[in-house]
Amino acid sequence: MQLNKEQLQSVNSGGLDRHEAEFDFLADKLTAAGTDVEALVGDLADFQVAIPSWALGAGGTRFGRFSFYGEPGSLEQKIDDVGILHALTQTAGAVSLHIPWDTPTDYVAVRERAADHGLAFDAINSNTFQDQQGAAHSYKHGSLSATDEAAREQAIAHNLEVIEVGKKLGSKSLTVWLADGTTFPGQRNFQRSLVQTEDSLKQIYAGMPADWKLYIEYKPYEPNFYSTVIQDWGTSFMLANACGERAYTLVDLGHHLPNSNIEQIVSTLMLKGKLGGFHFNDSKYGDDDLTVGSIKPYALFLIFNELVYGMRNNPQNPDLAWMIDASHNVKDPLEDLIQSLEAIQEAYAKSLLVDQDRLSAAQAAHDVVECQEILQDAYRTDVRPLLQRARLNRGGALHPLRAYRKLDVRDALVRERGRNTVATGL
Ligand code: PSV
Ligand code: MN
Ligand code: MN
Repeated sequence: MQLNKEQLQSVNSGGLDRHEAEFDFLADKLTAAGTDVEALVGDLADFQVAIPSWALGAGGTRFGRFSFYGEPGSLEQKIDDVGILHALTQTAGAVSLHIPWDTPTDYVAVRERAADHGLAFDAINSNTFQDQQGAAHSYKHGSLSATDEAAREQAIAHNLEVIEVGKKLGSKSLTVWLADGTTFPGQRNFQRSLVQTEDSLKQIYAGMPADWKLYIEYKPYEPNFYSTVIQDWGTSFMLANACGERAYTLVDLGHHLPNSNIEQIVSTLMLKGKLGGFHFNDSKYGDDDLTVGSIKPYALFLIFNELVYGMRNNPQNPDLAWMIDASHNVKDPLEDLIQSLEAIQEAYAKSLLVDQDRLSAAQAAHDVVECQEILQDAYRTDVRPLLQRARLNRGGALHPLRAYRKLDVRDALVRERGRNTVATGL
């Protein structure tokens, strides 16, 4: 299924006058305050976020899985779903695949299908946290950190195969997230696990093409509850440094202990030129993988404020790989992703409004009240007309969620695919 321009134009038409009025009102105010509104809308239109293939099904928990019906049952259908998101939002211009769940059978057809939707292939993900069918060795006691040499070799080989898949699709980076760790004190030797992991990652890094990047994700706990080998940004940063110039830390918002100052982590990594990518989601307790902006929108804004500062002031840091990493089972996954994309764009737009010169002057004068006013003035601005204009300029929907419902997209997908399809993924 594919949405066309005429469908979008017809759902947009009723709201254009109101949008015009709201946009002009806001643009006038921002221009008076010194903002280059056209440039800002251009920045928003250029900002693209990759959609993970595993977020397109109604994910499960260890207690069960409830399908949302019409889920994509194949890689081709997953690409179609991202195409729908991109047509509506004009912000989801890439897809991130997970191997072996998404291994293509016909590479040419898959590439053509993605190109047809205007999609690129972003970072590709390996999976050594599950045993694969017919695999000779189990990851029950670790993968890249395994003491069992054969299991470790198998995990390294899998990552090298994933790179080969990515090369055929046009990906330029590999993301590694490891479940390796322990559930009970004394279960394994910390130092040996870390040494093995570093050695494995170096071998994977050596197998990457010269124009590829390696992103190393960290997470404090789950599925192991006593220790995780790559538990925090410091460990990831250390491993990235050990691998080489094109290895970076990847920050997933849900992979922190409660109250961690993620904006400070982001800032430190960008200063050191080692922030590679970002997984957006939201959480109340841990790796909840909830809709972006649904729980702590102000924290998201503060993080974006540091990202924007880093993008302007840290040329030593590469362009970032942006991705959503959410997965839960109560919402229509496409509606959920539309909400996440909107929240990301909103936080980005607000952080672009922060007057960095005034902020640094207030910081120099130790005017703490003024510092807070500057941040919160930007945060409290309703930037939605700017997002709408950026989407309209690219041919997207004025209100993506409303358009999705008005066009009965889920019903059309169920008619096309059937009710009881199940997407592979987490
Ligand atoms: C597991 O925590 C996880 O959510 C990581 O964030 C990865 O990015 C994702 O799964 C896919 O491997
Ligand atoms: Mn993640
Ligand atoms: Mn996660």
